[in-house]
Amino acid sequence: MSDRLRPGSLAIAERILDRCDRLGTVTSTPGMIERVHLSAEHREVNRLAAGWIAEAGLETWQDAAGNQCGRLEGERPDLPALLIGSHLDTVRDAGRYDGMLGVLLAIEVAARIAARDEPLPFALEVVAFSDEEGTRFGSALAGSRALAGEFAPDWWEYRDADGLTYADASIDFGLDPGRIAAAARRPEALVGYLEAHIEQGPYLEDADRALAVVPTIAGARRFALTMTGIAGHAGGTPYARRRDALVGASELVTAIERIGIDTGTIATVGHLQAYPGGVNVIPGRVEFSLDLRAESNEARDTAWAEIERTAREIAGRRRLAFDADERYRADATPCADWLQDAVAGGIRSTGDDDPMRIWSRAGHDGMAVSAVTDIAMLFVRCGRGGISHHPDETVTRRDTALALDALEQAVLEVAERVRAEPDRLVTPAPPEPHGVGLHR
Ligand code: HGY
Ligand code: MN
Ligand code: MN
Repeated sequence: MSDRLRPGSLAIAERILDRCDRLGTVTSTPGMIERVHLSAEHREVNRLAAGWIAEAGLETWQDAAGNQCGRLEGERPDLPALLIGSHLDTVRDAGRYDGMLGVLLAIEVAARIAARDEPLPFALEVVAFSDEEGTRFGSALAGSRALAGEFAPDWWEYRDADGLTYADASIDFGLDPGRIAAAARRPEALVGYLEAHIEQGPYLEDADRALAVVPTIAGARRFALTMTGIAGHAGGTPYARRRDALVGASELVTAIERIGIDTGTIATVGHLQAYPGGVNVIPGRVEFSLDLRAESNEARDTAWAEIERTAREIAGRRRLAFDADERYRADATPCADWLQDAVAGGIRSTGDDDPMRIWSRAGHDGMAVSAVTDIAMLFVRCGRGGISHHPDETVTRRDTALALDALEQAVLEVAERVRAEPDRLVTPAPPEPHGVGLHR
């Protein structure tokens, strides 16, 4: 299969990767990439993105949730919009492409569309979401949930590591929590949402393919788990009399891995803390996390039931107490067939006539946006075994160029479908109230 690129795509891909490098320098933590919601770094990358969006020929503004947006009108003013984009916030010690690549691809596609003679039968909007990761407050997908009108009010009281609430951080950032509803988009004002994103896994690299269609985004549940026993003297307490919370938690952690493998789900303990934490003290309490994901809600929930049953069996046998506090749940999100077809058409336009389909093990903003409009995703190969959430994250210039052409063609295929089926556009929506912020 010989891939084919549009003229100029490699040069634009170079610019995209240079801009990813530029964004990677905007960090709160020297020596690594860390950029959290409502921070000075968030403000700076929104400013950079606003400049690039304006350069592409779009109007740009920051919405009431802190997402940086851009709009290119269609063949008539105030038409419903096709959204394309991703997120600009990161995990701690992140790579340069998770989120950023998708935002910059969207800006370049919008620039190409703006330069075409024939306008689209809908508006085209670029969205650079913030707080996809939830790194600062634990409020994952907050920017996209706000766009979907599903911002969770209890997030306002969530606190960061310094004890600052989400609400106070919003005010410090220049947002008005009382106007969060202004970020919400109505279904009739939208056509759909397309997101290009690195795969964050090894399957494209293993198959030696550059791009894939995503049929569904994993369903996820996150828990704060606790095993409680009795702290005691590490020397004087015989094994038979111990109620060692750490040994119990350790037995559960290895059981979680076995259950994940056996059930075809993905279960990860990313954080574990033993208390009181003395080297000569038997741990009386262990707090640890569980991140559980699966291709379907049923598989996810069946795995959780087995994990919980096993935990209680271990706790009973070791005279411990087990507690689970669910912190996050997102249902598996199917991508719309018609938009998947458009993405597949985009991939075929690059010379891959049998596009791969890979369900996303990672979560994405599309999970939130799917509440108000149809979604689809384009996966881009990432190298080095698909490593991500790590500074070794990598993409090639050629794959970036292929993704650019595929995403542009996907937008054009959506336009063809809308022209063929005008009822996909409900009556032209009245102007949306744009959020406060960086109007250019
Ligand atoms: O956790 C995830 O799957 C995503 O990277 N936020
Ligand atoms: Mn991520
Ligand atoms: Mn991401």
